[in-house]
Amino acid sequence: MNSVLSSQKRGEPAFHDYRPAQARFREDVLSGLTKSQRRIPPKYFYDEKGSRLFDAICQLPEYYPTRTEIQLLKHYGAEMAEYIGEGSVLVEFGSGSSLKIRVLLDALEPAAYLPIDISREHLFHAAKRLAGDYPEVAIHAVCADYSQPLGLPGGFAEKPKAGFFPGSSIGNFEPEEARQFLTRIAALLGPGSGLLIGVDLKKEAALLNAAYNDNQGITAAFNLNLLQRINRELEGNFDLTGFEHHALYNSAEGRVEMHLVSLKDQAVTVNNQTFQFQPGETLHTENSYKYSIEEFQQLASSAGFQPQQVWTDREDLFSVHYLSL
Ligand code: AVI
Repeated sequence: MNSVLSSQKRGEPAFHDYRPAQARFREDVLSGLTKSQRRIPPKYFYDEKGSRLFDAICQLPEYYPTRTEIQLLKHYGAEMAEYIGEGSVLVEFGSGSSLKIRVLLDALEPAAYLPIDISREHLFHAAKRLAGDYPEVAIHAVCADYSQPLGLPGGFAEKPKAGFFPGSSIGNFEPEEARQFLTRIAALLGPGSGLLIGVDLKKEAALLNAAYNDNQGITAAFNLNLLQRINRELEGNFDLTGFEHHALYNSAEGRVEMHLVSLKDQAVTVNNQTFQFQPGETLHTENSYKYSIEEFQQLASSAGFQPQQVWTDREDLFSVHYLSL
């Protein structure tokens, strides 16, 4: 793998750029727009603006997962740190703004912290801020697409490792993809390692629907930003007023679905290809699967992990699992 490393000083992160392919965005959008149910993978939400909008979602009163998971990390951080063990290399998949890791870093001294994220600028600034605040921790930021096969930068192979995958991002994979992803993580971390993972729980539809249809319209802006990104980066001409955000819990599938609904008969051009949208036709942009504790433990076991501990809040909104290898 091609990694570009900048030098590291105390209080400064090292930066390993695996250059996640831009070409895939074009391919994935064009092939997704051609399907009978049009779809675009949710990982493309996270350009610079999308990452900022996602941070804003995490602050919304309706979006309970972030604050509930942070409460769990704060409340049970010392116990979690015991499972992880001092001197481990912490590897975070999809680190975003690296906010949650701060709670763990307050409870634990890792040998190093490796945040992995596809959003280069966002990762760079988050790693810089974190390195300033935790100068004693060696930070190696890795710009990569964690949903693809991946290797860690050199020097970490022999150290005990703990993965950190908060936020229920596992729910954005199809269950079979989630199993494959966990299997890849197991191979990457290696025997004797562990994984601390946040998983959103199944619950009544009204709470889920509110979480993905906030009153301020931030989730709608996050969803629509995908079209803006296509316009900007792939010579698209989506009319942003011609599509509307739609999110609904599909209880049969156990997932919240997000779509962009076409409000009229319209032609859209992307990369010199034209796509015709009927009124009411949707572009499916995200699934967010919700699991019971048992369902998730079964999934993790099928990928080679052993469930060790699970922490939940009083209302059973969210769970954090520690799995070992
Ligand atoms: C990142 N991921 C776990 C979020 C979720 O809840 O599925 C993304 C999100 N989509 C809409 N709101 C938040």
